[in-house]
Amino acid sequence: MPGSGDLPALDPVAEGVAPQDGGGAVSLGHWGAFRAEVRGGRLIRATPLGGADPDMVGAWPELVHSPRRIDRPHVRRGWLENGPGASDDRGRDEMIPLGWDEALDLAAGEVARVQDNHGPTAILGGSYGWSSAGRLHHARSNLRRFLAASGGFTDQVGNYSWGAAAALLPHVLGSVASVSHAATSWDSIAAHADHVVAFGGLNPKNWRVTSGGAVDHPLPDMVARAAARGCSFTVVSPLAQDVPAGLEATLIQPRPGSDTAIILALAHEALTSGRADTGFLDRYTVGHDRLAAYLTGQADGQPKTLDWAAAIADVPASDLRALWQRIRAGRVMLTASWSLQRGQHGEQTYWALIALAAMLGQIGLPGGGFSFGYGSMGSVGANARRGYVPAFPGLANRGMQIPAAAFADALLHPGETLAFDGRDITLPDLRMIYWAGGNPFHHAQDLGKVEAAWARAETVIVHDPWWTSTAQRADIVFPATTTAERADIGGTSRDRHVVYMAPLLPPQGQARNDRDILTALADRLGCRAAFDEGLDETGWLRRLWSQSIAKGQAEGIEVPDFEELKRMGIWDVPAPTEPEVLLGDFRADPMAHMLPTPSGRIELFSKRIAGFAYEDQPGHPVFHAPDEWLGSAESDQFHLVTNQPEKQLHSQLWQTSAGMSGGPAPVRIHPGDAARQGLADGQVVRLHNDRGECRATLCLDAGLRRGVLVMPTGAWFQRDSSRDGSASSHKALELNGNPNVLTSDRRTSRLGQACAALSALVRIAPMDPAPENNT
Ligand SMILES: Nc1nc2c(c(=O)[nH]1)N[C@H]1C(S)=C(S)[C@@H](COP(=O)(O)OP(=O)(O)OC[C@H]3O[C@@H](n4cnc5c(=O)[nH]c(N)nc54)[C@H](O)[C@@H]3O)O[C@H]1N2
Ligand SMILES: Nc1nc2c(c(=O)[nH]1)N[C@H]1C(S)=C(S)[C@@H](COP(=O)(O)OP(=O)(O)OC[C@H]3O[C@@H](n4cnc5c(=O)[nH]c(N)nc54)[C@H](O)[C@@H]3O)O[C@H]1N2
Ligand SMILES: [Mo]
Repeated sequence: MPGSGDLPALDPVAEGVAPQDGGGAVSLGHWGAFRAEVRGGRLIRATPLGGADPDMVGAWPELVHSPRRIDRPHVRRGWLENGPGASDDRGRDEMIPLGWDEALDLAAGEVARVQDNHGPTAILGGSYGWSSAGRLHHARSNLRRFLAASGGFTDQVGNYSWGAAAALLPHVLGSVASVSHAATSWDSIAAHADHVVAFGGLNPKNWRVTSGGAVDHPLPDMVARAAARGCSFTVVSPLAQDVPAGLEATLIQPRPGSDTAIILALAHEALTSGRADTGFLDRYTVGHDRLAAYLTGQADGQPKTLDWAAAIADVPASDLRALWQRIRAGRVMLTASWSLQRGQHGEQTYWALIALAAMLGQIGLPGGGFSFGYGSMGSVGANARRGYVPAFPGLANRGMQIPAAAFADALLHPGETLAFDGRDITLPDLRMIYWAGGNPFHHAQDLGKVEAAWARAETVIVHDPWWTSTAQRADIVFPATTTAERADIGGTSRDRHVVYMAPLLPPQGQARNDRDILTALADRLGCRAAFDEGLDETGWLRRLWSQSIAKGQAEGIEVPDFEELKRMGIWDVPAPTEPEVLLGDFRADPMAHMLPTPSGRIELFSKRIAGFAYEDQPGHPVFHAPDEWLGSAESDQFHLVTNQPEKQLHSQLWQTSAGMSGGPAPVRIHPGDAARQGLADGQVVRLHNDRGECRATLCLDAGLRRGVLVMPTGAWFQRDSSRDGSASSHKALELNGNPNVLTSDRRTSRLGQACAALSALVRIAPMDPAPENNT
């Protein structure tokens, strides 16, 4: 099992990136920027720029020229012969190649039929997924624009990454500090913090990826700098690998799902030891008295002591007392990975951490307070001037929105009510699924349920460059180009660069750009002017870039014109003069920078949330045990943690040498647990529970907490076809190691209705007899 990457030596890194030197056009993926070498009509090499991972970037030629590319439009035989209708045959039926015009006519006819006959909410077109980097050709954004222009659709709100936080934080912090890139910069931590506590850890594998695509990958260096200045670290995670190699950190390994109890107990300790900063609490927060009544046990008879938390987390109470001693003095930065809100009651972990930071009174001070996600995504906490990567405009949608993770419920239970963040949503009557730029058979939980939901649709249309598990389950498939086959502008507000993404190759096979496919459909449906506004690719890129030029004029920043950007390849946006400090303005002047919450302050008690009258939401942070966790497990059950893959972006890159397609995906287990189960390193095993079963390759890891299994997401979903065709095929063994056949589709709570994949119990057994490996 490859390691996650060491901390770098402490020489200044910040290599200047000069794409114009040495030739080769530049492009960008979510996993970093690269220079391309094209010979004889083939991309033969992609060289990483600015610290991107060489294996991931180096796999671009394999992606572009993959035998798994979709070469032309295809239509499912059963759909072609019988017309639209619910079907269990998706993914099994033959896919028949069709000419572009014929396929486009069929797709346009279906969009018109469904919108005309069933109204503006009958197409599920939220199309959640990362798509590719680049603003203009972002597949999901284009699809939503097209479906809005053509008559409306059911959109998905929120996401799988940050769903619970996205619902909670606006109530607690207001909108400004609630976005997933808001964080105190690492420059500030490196200069000021005495101690960092990272719940969920700081796993460098996650820093390889930034949504939108970053050129810099500064975090390993930043952590090393803070440590070199004398900042100490505590990592709270079941997995020792979540500590960057080379960092000396104190490791606490709790039961998954118990962090909220630890955090609340630290807050209780602050309160009862007299350490709580009452001046801060009075001036900047509301409701700390309500929280105090819960912490002390006045409200429910249970004081939230360190001993209470130690029993829940199953860690020595002395470890928590030592942690309290480390954070009671000095400048302390508290952080939690995004994974911690991707479990049942995930909202509470974030709220509790904010409350603890409020007690310590350092919110808004350099290097102190809290920020989420340093361990989750590249460039969280990078020093970047935001807003110079232009935004692709959407259009008003006459349809409706459902929470992103609730799409299977919508397909299965039309007309039912879903409680979400204080509202009641009536689930729409969906007739059609249209997906471009996402892979729900990768990202959704309880894939057996998703298969059943998918079968309810009358028509499914998918665009993808590759025959993914989702593309295989479509009625109409359009082959999309990859990033390498088109011009674009890319980057992310977390990073200090904008990239002109040069077209490296002509479209492969008969592939077309997503927006060209949608333009052709819009043409047929009479809404082309609304969709493309008469602009071609270059026209759009110029228009997008003019936003950045105008912003620069307003802010006194010199922005290159479009031709100049093309020539440069990568533009370095001038860095802000001061490192960012989350809520620094609010601390400096809480009246002038009032938070957009009902009270204008940080809400440790939220009347609004209490007013939703959800029985698990008393209105302040609270610990609830998940339904599935080690606290309720039988002796042979394990807690399955599904984390992000090391050298893939979700399901992307799986099919390349960087990815996991060489065998069933790895599952980490403690050697003691493996021995108890009679299992050996490298052995192919079967993970199973009531929801399903999948294969995995056993990987011994002495750094893992006993009773926990860690398995990355990202394997392409594939049922064992030898057991297929039966009524119970939605339960048939999954071969490639996709853990979402095991995870539960129960949501974080009614507040967030977000993905709660990380609360799942499973059993493990030897794989006997071994089925054919038909990856
Ligand atoms: N169990 C479990 N499940 C999880 C998670 C977890 O922690 N545990 N994490 C969740 C999270 S945080 C996320 S963000 C999701 C990610 O889930 P997704 O975003 O759905 O995963 P990707 O594999 O990135 O899917 C992107 C798809 O877009 C396609 N694509 C790439 N470029 C283009 C293009 O130019 N045009 C078109 N049309 N398609 C393109 C790719 O081939 C791929 O099929 O997974 C979630 N699922
Ligand atoms: N290489 C790579 N990097 C990525 C991605 C990728 O696909 N590949 N995806 C990107 C995306 S979309 C997102 S949203 C982010 C996600 O960022 P995260 O959600 O933070 O990432 P994960 O790897 O899912 O989880 C981080 C760690 O949390 C720990 N953990 C899990 N459950 C618990 C718990 O209950 N308590 C504690 N204390 N720790 C726990 C696990 O050991 C895990 O290694 O990653 C991004 N970065
Ligand atoms: Mo994500």
